[in-house]
Amino acid sequence: MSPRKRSRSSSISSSDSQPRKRQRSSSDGSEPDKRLKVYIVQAKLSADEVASLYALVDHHSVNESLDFELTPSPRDADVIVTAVHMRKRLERHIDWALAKEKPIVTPDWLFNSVSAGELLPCGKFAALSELHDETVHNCPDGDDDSDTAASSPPTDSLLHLRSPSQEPAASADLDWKSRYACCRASPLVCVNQHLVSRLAIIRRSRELEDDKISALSYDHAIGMIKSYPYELTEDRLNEVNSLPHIGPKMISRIEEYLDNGDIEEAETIANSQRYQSLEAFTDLYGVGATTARKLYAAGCRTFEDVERYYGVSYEDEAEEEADLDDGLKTEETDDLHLASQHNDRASQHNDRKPPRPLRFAKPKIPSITPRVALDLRDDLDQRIPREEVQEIFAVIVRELNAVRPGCVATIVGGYRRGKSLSGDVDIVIGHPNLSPTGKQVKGLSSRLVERLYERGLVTHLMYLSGFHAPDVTRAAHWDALEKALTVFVLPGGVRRRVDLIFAAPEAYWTAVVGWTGSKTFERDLRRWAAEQKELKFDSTGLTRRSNGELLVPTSEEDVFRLLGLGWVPPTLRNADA
Ligand code: 8GT
Ligand code: MN
Repeated sequence: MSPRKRSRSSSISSSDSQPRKRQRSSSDGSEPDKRLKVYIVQAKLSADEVASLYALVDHHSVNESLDFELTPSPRDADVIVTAVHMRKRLERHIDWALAKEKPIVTPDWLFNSVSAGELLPCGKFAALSELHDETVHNCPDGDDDSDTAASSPPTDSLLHLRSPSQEPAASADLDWKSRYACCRASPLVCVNQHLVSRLAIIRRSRELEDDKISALSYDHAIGMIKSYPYELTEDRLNEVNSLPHIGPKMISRIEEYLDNGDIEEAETIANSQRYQSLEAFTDLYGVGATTARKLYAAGCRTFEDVERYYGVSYEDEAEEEADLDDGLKTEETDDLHLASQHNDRASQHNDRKPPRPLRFAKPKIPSITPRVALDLRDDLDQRIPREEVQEIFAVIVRELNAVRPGCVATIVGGYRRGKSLSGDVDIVIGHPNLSPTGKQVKGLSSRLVERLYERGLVTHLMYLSGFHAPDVTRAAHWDALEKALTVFVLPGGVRRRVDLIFAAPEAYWTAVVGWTGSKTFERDLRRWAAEQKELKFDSTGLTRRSNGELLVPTSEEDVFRLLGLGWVPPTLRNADA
């Protein structure tokens, strides 16, 4: 990188509207003149996008070679980031003469540079086409001619990330009458959300009581109501009655709700000791419905009872781990993944002991046991605000690029669907050169987790690999995904559950789709693929059922295209309550 005329860093005054960068003393070894000053034009960006860009800038000192700071003044900026594409609009924020002296790039430049662990050439990210040449010329990547050369990511890479602001709009084909959630638009909060929340109590109770069939029909019905675009009234009952998945029983529930503003059974369940206890116990990480029912049967009603219960057998840690018998979130989800077609296998699977956590010879990272879960309860009970999800992500991306430059990562799960508070953080991680066979994916995951542990950022770990359906045609692909379930903590922060999913490029986009959720949306994707397209979809890949041929998507939209589906933005995949 050529030394550029970047001015020394000056701190941002407290009256500035942009957040301050954490002060770093020059004695910590960082060279202040390597800092790249970034000015973010807020126009056309949502508050979330602004916050995530700030978090990205504020946390990046990747490989000690990438170091950003925010500047409140475009004049001082080494690079200007904007979602504005028109001269007139930009001129409201930046003087045109000044704009010509700066690289003016889209947020993607920042996302991709951070992901790549280096400053990428700006040309491809020029925000205004008429300033393309100036942007290339002024680009801080250090080599004005390198726009097509070595430092850009390989053009055939499957891993071109895009900022959320660049996401296309929902397909016009979405149809709220479809029997598949993946063909419908399901917003986070729908017009009939209160009704949904009452049905969700009954659904949850069925799940806790192991009434899988009833739970599934509630899932389907809730999904239909989530996408139903009108407020439900008596006049609409006929229409709703004709929808798939809404049977006579569900209609009588809805009628009761319309008459009384509530559903009596939901009320009774919600007030029952049993429901409250089972709900609370399954909130404990590692405790699923089966364990919760066992605890209840053993007389436990409160967490104190559970603490006492586990306290007794605490001496034998091995036994304790075996006690985590059904509740791993991922195990349950895998069951769900199979539920629609393989009920028998799923229930057998449910009774099986989970794989023993793999442990490193050194350092030995503590695993997650019921005892640990109880100790962490106060922390893990707390939901995670979006800003913190972004912060955690930024720290992980920083460490990731120290372990292996050029990695890319996407936050998935409820965060990506727009939830303001998340139960955990789910992140899909990839690298353009990871081989889907061999131990490369595993290697990356253990190196990252080890580093996070050494830095005190991860305190507990459970590895789960081999979460593939036992399908011989997929043998070549078995190593393409790996997941590390961790307890993560920012310095001085609350401990959080963070799931890291590592994917080879071939599996990256199916992993992103598979882990974005929601659960019913995912289940219907698999159903759609199998029933309508003779395809098998899951987060490890997309294959033809007839011959096992693997279809490799090059983007998230490509996954939908290969499945013959219209595009559903993540925020419209909220098919669950
Ligand atoms: P929350 O974390 O705020 O509670 O909400 P969430 O992010 O929607 O739920 P989650 O339980 O964290 O799961 C995120 C998504 O990942 C789910 O929609 C689910 O489809 C998917 N998922 C798992 N576990 C597994 C798994 O083992 N394999 C695959 N392929 N997908 C999984 O939760
Ligand atoms: Mn999640």
